[in-house]
Amino acid sequence: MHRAEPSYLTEGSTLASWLTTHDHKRIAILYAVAITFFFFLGGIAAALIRLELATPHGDLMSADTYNKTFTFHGVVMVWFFLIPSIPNTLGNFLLPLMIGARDVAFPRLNLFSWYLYLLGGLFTVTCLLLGGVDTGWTFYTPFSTLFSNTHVVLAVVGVFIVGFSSILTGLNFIVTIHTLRTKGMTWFRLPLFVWSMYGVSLVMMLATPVLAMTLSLLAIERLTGVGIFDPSLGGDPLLFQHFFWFYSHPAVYIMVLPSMGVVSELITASVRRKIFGYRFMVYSIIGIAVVGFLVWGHHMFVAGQSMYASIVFSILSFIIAVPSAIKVFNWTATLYKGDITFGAPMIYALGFVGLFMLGGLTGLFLAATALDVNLTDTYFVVAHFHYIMVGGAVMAYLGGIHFWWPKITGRLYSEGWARFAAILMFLGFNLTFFPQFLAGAEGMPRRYYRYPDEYALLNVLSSAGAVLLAASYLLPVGYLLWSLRFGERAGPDPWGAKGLEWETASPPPPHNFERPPVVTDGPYAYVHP
Ligand code: HEM
Ligand SMILES: [Cu+2]
Repeated sequence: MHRAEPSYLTEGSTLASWLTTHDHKRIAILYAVAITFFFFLGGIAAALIRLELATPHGDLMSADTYNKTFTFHGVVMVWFFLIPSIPNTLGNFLLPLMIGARDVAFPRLNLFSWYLYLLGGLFTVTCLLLGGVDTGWTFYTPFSTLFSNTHVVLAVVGVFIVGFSSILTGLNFIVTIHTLRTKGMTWFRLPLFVWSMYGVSLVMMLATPVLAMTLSLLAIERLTGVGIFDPSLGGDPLLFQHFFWFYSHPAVYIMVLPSMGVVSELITASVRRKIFGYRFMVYSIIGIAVVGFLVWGHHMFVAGQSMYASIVFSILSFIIAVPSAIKVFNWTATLYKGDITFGAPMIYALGFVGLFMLGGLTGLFLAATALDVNLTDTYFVVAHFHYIMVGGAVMAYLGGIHFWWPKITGRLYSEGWARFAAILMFLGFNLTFFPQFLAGAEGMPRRYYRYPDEYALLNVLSSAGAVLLAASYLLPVGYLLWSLRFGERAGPDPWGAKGLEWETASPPPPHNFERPPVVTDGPYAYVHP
C-alpha cells in the first residue's frame, strides 16, 4: 500500500489555512487560481471582440461598448494575467526549491502581495460592472483626461494597486536570490529560470514605480484639474506617453523574460543535454533587462517626437533584438543532435520558439521608422504583440505548468490530451493571428469596430481560429483537474530532469527539503555535454 507522505498540500486543509498561509508553494497556488480566473474573464472579452469583428458591419454591439470591451480585455490580460502569470505562480513555487531554500525571504510580504493583487482586481472588475472604461489599456491622454467620461480613476487605481503587488514580489525575489542560496549554489550554478526571475525582478522594481507615478498624476489631473498632461491647462499630452512607455516597454520583458527562463528549462530537460552557452544565456537575460529600458520611444514614432529621437530609438530597438536572437540560437544548438522526447512541455516550448521568432522579427519591421509610419495602429501591430505575448508567453506558461505539474500536485496528467491541446493551440493561434498581419499590411486599422468588406475574409479566418484557440485553452482545465483525482502518482523526478526541485518529494514537504541540499556541480549535469 502506498501511503502519501506529508506534503505542503496535506498540511491543513481548511480554507483559512490556505488564506493565511506563508508557504510560497501554497501562495503560488492561490495566484494560479486567481490568475486563471482573470485569464478567462479577459478571454470572454476577447471572444466578444472576435464575434463583433466576424462581420464587417458592427452589428453585435455599439461603438462605445466595443471600446469598453477591448479596453477591458487589454487591462485584464496585460495587468492581471501576463505580468503576474509566470513570476507569481511558477516563480513563487520554484524559486526557493531551485536554490535549495525553505521559503522566500519575506513569506508574509508574499501573502500580502497576493491580497494586493486581489484588491487591484476588485477595483477593475467593479469598474466593469459600473460600465467600463473606453480609453484603451494604455489610458492615453488626452482621452483619459479630457474626453472619457467613464470610470478612468477606478480602473487606474486598480492597476496602481496591482503594480505594488508586482514591486513587492520583485523585491522579495531579489532578496531571496541574494541571501537564501544553499551551500554551493553559486551565481553561475543558478538554473536559467532563476536567472530569468532575477532579471524580471529588477525590471519590476525599477520600472513599476514609474507607472505608479504616471497613473497618480493622471488621477490627480482628472480629479483636481491641475495641468499636467492637458495642454489647455499648460500640460503636455506627450509626456504621458513617455512616462507610460518608459514603464510599459520594459513591462513587455516582464512578460517575456520569464517565458525564456521556462523554455530554457523545458528544452534542456527534454533533450537531456546541458544548455548550449549557459553564460551567454545569462548575459542575454541581463542585456534584455537593461536595454529594455532604452527603447520606449519606438511606440511614439508618429506621436510627434523629434526625428532625431526616433532615429536613436529605432537603432536601440534593433540592438535589443540581438540578445533575443542569441537565445534562439542557443536553444537551437541545444536541440541540435539532441535526443528529443516530444512530451507536451516540449511541444509548448517549440511552439514558443516559433511564435516568438515571428513576433520578434515583425518587431524589427515596426522598429524601422519608415515602415512603422505605415503599420502603426494597424492590425499588423496587434498581430505582432499577440505573437509575442499570447503566442510566446502563454505557450511558455502552459508548458511550464505541464512540466512542473507532477511536482506541484504529485500527479501525472494525460499525455495524449496534453499533446493534443498543445498542437491545437499552435494551430488555432496561427489561424487567429496570422491573418491579422495581412489585414494590417493592407491597412486595416486597430480599435475599429466595423471595416470595409474587403477585409471580411481575413477577419472570418481570424474569428474561426479564435474558436479553436478557446477550445485549446479550456482543454487543460479539464484534464489537469481530472488528473488531481485520477492521475497516476508521480515520483520525485518523473521526467529524469536535473535540478534541486526534482530531488525532493512530489509534492514537496512543507519546508521543501528534509535537510538543506548541498550543490557540487553546475546546472543541467546531464550525461551528454
Ligand atoms: C525584437 C524585439 C521587439 C521590437 C523591436 C518591438 C518593436 C515594437 C514597436 C516598434 C512597436 C510599436 C508599433 C506601433 O505603435 O506602430 C511595438 C508595439 C508593441 N509591442 Fe513590440 N517589439 C519587440 C518585442 C516585443 C515583446 C517581447 C513584446 C511583449 C512581450 C512586445 C509587445 C508589444 C506591444 C504590447 C505593443 C503594442 C503597443 C501599443 O498598444 O501600441 N513587443 N513593438
Ligand atoms: Cu516597446
